[in-house]
Amino acid sequence: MPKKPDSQIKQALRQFCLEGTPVSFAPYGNGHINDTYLVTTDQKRYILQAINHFVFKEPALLMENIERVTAFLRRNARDPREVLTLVPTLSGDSFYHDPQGDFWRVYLFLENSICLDRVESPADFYECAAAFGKFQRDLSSFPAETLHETIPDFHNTPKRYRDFLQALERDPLGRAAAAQKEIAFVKARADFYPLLLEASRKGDLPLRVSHNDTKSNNVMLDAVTRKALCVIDLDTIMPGFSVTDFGDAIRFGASTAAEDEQDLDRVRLDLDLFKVYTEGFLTGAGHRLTESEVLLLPEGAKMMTIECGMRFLADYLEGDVYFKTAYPEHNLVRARTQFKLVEEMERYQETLKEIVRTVNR
Ligand code: ADP
Ligand code: GN1
Ligand code: MG
Repeated sequence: MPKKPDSQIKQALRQFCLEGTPVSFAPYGNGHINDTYLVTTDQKRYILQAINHFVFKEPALLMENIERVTAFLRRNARDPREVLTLVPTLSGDSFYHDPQGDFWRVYLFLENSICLDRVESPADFYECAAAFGKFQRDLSSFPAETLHETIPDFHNTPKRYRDFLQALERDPLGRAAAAQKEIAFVKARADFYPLLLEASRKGDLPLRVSHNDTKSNNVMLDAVTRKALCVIDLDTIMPGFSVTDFGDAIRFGASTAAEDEQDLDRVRLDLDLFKVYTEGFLTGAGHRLTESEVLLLPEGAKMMTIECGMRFLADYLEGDVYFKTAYPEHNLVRARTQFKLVEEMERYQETLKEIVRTVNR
């Protein structure tokens, strides 16, 4: 989304019950989706966000999900910094719909916390896993099916595959020629894509409240202790599966390189990090996951990695309309790292299963 004019940001800020008078605001963080600003008043700091309504078509329903889930989590929280706190508008709403058509919300800034675009140690990765595992545990009695699907079919991989095929068919910029190897990689695995939905139909994968964007930069850690504090970026909370939350975190965090590393020799699946995350996630979840669910964790990792890769590749073909990019091949580069990780997951398939079984014992 294009950066908002200062006047529009100021207008939005005037709608919220802030403590003190705003003295500054500036773009903040490295998210790919929303416009995030750090707002400082003479008394307090806040996070102001413009919700990306190209990605999230129904911001009001999205905010209803966030209100319900944060209220539910707050009942059992020991420290207020464990849960995101929405700041209401002057009329008591959780968001402001401005005359320009944008949707704004404000959270209390989580002070004395850090968030990592890439974890710096296995201990950090463990903490992220524990946070998302705990999120599963804390919400295990929440009626997942009552949540709105903020992005319909978000992790419906067969649907993502159909969308990818459509993008390929259209090939509006003639980019497919440059991505033949990657396209073949996605097509060769078509039989795999329905696996989780079939497991769910058979009763092997319970419906859960899933976060759906479990990268390390969506967990705040305490700046002093570096212990997990709070799960953020709740826009994609939906009815879903625990194994895709696990999987997306592995995809992003158990890689030895960045999501957009250009040298594929540097992109490997770190098996020790896979184990660390499994330990953190299952411990955080208080061993509430079912046996069949746990055994599907490695499949969840592979599914999220290939799905994300095909999303990057489809966006490359479409002309970079969804993910923010810094250069023309950025999405293709990202797709390649994902496919390299998928190869690694296939090579170590048995090892990954063994790790999960051992940790779950
Ligand atoms: P996106 O969907 O674009 O990733 P996020 O909600 O994850 O947006 O916010 C982007 C970044 O802003 C986060 O990675 C984090 O650094 C920071 N952030 C978001 N909410 C808070 C908060 N309540 N307190 C402190 N930092 C926050
Ligand atoms: C997006 O919002 P952000 O940057 O945390 C995307 C995820 C992808 C991720 C890839 C709503 O996440 O699904 O896995 O980029 N979020 C949405 O980096 O599409
Ligand atoms: Mg984020």
